[in-house]
Amino acid sequence: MLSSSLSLRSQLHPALGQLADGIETVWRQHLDLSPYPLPAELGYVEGRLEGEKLTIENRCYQTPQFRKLHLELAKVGANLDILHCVMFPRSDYALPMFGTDLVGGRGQISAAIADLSPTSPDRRLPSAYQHDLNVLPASHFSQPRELPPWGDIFSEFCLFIRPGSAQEEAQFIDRVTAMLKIHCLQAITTPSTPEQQDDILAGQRYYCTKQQQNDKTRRVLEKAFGNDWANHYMTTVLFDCV
Ligand code: 18B
Repeated sequence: MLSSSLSLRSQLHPALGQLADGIETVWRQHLDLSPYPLPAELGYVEGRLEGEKLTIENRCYQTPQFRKLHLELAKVGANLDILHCVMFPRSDYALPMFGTDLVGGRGQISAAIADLSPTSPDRRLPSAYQHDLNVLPASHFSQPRELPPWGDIFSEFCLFIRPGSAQEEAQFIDRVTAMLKIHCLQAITTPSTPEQQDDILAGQRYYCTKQQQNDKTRRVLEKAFGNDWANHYMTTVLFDCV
């Protein structure tokens, strides 16, 4: 497992390994991590149906505030590298959803997206998050990208770009780790509010339902593993609703 994961990472675009390291470092610094019981057959997965081989490596943890922290690295054939990360708050913590996706191929990142997405009934981030995100240093990227129609889950702070240079890749990674730090620091000082559980769960379900509509993700998984497996994976590992 360890040797295969090291070799998968070494085959990926370097920005993916750098962001994965950045995420794990912030998690370890600020959160109280325990193992997350992912079914053994889903930790490291290889598939190949129509031609290209898809290799997936999952890392999962849980903490007092989060029922699942999921960090995934994937490689499809020679030309598609993916980092995927989502943090699922426990149902008694009224926290937004942190998510990031970095998709690259042939030495170039085509999609770099990160957000702290609100899940409250008013679909707004808590004011403390808005304050902290507003005081981050301003960032500028030369090639912003347009969100797909299902992207109404994302906040006004959502970053969706195609990095135009190595400098922009580094700037993206810095900003995402800064957003993640804000989230971890807010999360550990947010009290549990079990009386809001129904609203919290409804917000998380809405987020997951929309993410499950990402046909670009679904198609990659279907081609390697078939429709049933892809649907199972999208609804139980990538975006499971509780
Ligand atoms: N995603 N992504 O995670 N996706 O998982 N991703 C793509 O250049 C995978 C998330 C998001 O324009 C693309 O167009 C696979 C999270 C958005 O229609 C590919 C996995 C977020 C888009 C994949 C994966 C998220 C997008 C096309 C499982 C946000 C643009 C790349 C390992 C928080 C969608 C391109 C559009 C794109 C694939 C967002 C190939 C297989 C957590 C908005």
